Amino acid sequence: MAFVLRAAPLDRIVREYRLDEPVYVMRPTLPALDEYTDYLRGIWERGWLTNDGVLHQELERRLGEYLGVEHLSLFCNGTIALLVALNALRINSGEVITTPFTFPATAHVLYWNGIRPVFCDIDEASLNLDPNRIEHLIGPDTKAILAVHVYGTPCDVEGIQAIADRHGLHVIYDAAHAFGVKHRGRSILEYGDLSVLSFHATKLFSTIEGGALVSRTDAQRQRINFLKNFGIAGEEEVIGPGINGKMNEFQAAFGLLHLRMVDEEIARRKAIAAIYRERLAKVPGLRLLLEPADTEPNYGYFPILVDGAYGMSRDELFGMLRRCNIISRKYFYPLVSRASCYAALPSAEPARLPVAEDVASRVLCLPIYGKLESPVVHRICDVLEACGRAGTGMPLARTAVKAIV
Ligand code: T4K
Repeated sequence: MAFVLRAAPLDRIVREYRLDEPVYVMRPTLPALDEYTDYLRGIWERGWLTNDGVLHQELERRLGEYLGVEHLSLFCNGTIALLVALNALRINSGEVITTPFTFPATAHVLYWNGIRPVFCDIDEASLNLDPNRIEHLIGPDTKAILAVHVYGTPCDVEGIQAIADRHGLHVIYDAAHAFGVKHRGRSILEYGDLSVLSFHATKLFSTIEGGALVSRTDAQRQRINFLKNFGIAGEEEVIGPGINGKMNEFQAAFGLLHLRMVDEEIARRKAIAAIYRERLAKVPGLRLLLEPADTEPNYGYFPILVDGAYGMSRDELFGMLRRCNIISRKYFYPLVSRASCYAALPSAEPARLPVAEDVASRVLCLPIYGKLESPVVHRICDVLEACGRAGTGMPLARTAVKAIV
């Protein structure tokens, strides 16, 4: 009976607000095709397709300048960069403390390096590793802390470093979401021993597939560059079991063009985030992440948390958004600690990860990308408001936004 009573208002929301075309959580901003073909012409003329080509070198230099870091090595993707980061620090056994609230790649690179992940719960406000819970997980086999700046929100880098210093541990940051983010006036990539970026097609800055590893010293960078090229240090010298992590000229060309567009992309996303914040802060039961102090954000993601005061569960809302052609994503549900390859680990026990479990069951990432037009953003907010009211039995007021897309 309750279902029937609710079904009618929900159908009405779909009839009223459904978009004609699907709106995805992310869409890449593409550079002008003729500019890309100009680059392709150059690649054809040079006949140099990969292996530290001129475009690769230029992108490495320009990215270093843009991000304000001295030692940056480009990679074919962020996952291989993470894999090499551990190897570069010679971490290939024992345990590494990490977060369960992340993309699977973070834990998988530990597995591929022969390391056991030890999952640590997250902080309720930042959704990043909670430094207060790290120390009691440190044991004789602990080698490092692998933390993630989830959604680009900086980790408590000072707190994590203090723990690492006390116990002689390395710190690696998975900064896949943190392109261009600044903390206390410095690039977030300058914290810890190494930081890794992802330049996947769905990221703020993209090389189609791609990534980078930011290191601290010339020697580190040299070793990383050898490792990403099969460990080859010279025609007759192999320094170790490296891998093929190289970015090619086609990716680098795309990146050079994308880099020109990134400031505008951030500005557009900032405007979208402002609309979401303005409208959704007033919706009972929706929690927005606080904008952290001392941080220059990149607006890469727009997560919301759905709680009991909202008219429906996160999963019901996810389904309603889909019915309205709004393709939100449950980044990151289920927790990576729930994956069958990790679930038997003691640290993966859900009771030990109460905050992460709770957040994963309530989080939803809303569409945010430069080309997303503000009337569509308002329409998404209309649906979120209406769904909240439908579940709580409040009247469904129409807003002024009319037909779009
Ligand atoms: N660490 C963290 C914390 C990460 O989040 C990631 C990657 C990594 C490490 C590993 O970095 P990489 O090795 O990937 O460089 C996407 C991305 O594939 C993945 O890179 C990213 N994190 C993750 C958060 O998001 P999926 O499985 O959600 O992708 P997919 O194909 O469902 O795409 C999402 C939406 O984007 C689609 O609904 C439509 C849109 N889209 C996608 C593609 C590929 C487009 O409009 N055009 C496209 O070309 O993982």
